[in-house]
Amino acid sequence: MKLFYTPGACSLSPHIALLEAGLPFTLSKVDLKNKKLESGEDFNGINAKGYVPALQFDDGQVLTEGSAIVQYIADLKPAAGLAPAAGTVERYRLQEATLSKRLDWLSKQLEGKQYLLGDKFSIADGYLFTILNWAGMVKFDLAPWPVIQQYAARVGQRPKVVEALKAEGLLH
Ligand SMILES: N[C@@H](CCC(=O)N[C@@H](CS)C(=O)NCC(=O)O)C(=O)O
Repeated sequence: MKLFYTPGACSLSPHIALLEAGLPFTLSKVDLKNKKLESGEDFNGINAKGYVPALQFDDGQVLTEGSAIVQYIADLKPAAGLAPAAGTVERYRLQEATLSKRLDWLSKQLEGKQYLLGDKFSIADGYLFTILNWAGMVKFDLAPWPVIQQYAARVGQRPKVVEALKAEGLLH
């Protein structure tokens, strides 16, 4: 599989999921401004919607939309426990959590918990971490939500998250 990504963009979430799942993959960097790959190839030819993330299977098929991609990755490796089983209420809880951007609500959800769904890291955490990571870039202060800050620091210390950040050149 090949993940089309741009450093620090929403593609960081499937990058983390692939590493946490222990699946083999390659990375291809996308210049979003010019819609070009490093090889000069036109990215629009891979994803006509022109955005990352995009995941290309070995047979050439391309899957787009971050929330679909991370669930696909989680379902490829159920043993990694990155998402509750499809069809369960817990699975829909994960999808609900992924969509929420309300920090007060989020802070309450995280109180007394290690991760969004409880004690276990899931793809929703990789997604949320990616979005929280943008707060610094846009100078949005998360200080009013210490629970969220501690959570982001906790996720940011996971070895596979550190590995993804390093591979995208975001951490040295
Ligand atoms: N609905 C898409 C949105 C993806 C998206 O907005 N990607 C941004 C980077 S975070 C992008 O590639 N923007 C460039 C563009 O849309 O031209 C998803 O959830 O995967």
